[in-house]
Amino acid sequence: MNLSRRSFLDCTALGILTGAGLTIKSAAEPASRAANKTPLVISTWPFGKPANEEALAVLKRGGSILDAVEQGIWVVESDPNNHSVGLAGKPNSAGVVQLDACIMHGPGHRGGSVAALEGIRHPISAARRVMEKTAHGMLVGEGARLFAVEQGLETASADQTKKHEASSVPQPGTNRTDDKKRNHDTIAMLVLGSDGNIAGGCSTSGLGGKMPGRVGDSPILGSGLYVDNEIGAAGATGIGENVMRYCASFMIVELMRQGLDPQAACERAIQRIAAQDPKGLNLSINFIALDKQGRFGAAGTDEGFKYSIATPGDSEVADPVVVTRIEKAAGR
Ligand code: SD4
Repeated sequence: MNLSRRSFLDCTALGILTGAGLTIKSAAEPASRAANKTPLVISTWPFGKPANEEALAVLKRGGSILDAVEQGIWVVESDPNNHSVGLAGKPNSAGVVQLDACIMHGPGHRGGSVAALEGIRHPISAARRVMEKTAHGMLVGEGARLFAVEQGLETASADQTKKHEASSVPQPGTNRTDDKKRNHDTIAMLVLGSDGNIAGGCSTSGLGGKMPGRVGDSPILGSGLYVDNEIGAAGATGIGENVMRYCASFMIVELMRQGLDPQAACERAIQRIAAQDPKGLNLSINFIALDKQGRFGAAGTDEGFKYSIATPGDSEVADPVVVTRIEKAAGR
């Protein structure tokens, strides 16, 4: 597998600065990396690496792509040292951990999600049960919790001593440069099976210090995650409000449908959003994507963003392209 790194400079080496220095025109579309191997699993952040490896192990044992997504994400949801996913995650401003998750299955274009879910160990499993066992697409709050309990999912209380101050909600202008103060991270995982089918999942405790009842992009199909079995899939991490307003994962998949490869689609979506958003690139939005051909890519506005990739015999954490300038042709 060719997993060699590619720097931002490579794709903008022929860039031309224009106007007030805010725009740059790339000479060529950035190229995606190709795994040339399936199954392929990619996910957000370095904590996605052990999750990817578990997803591959599930497939190797004969599990489905949905099993791979669900059980891969379990690894992160179960980690007591992960303070942004699962019950060890960040509490809201009332000191309560409210979890969001979703799952999508390419064949049949099925999806399910839960939001503001309390006291359930594996929100990704609750999302899968919503998809498979109900006539609905999304359950929230107490209804979601009661459903998960009724389904026999494991309950547990969050450590509510780790109260997060409401002031830790990111303020405009602070998210790009002050990565050490990140108070949010999400696992989004995309799996391309050997048969060409695609599934994905997303799980998070959302922004630390969020208002009780606040729901981010992660459980919203098309925002935090989107899977189209004919084309590919995309997932997001960052400030959900800035992802949701643009249905960003859906946008990335649609850009791939128009012919962009996954890397170019991630970058183009960021360009398009940044070009029309009053916050410009100060959005903290980060994406991963893969396509049906086994190509993949990632881009974000956050310098600290990383993603993880695994195929049989190969597993690594990689640097995405950090988008630092708004491109002139962003309106496309
Ligand atoms: C949210 N998008 O709730 C999630 C948080 C996240 O990196 O992904 N942080 O807004």
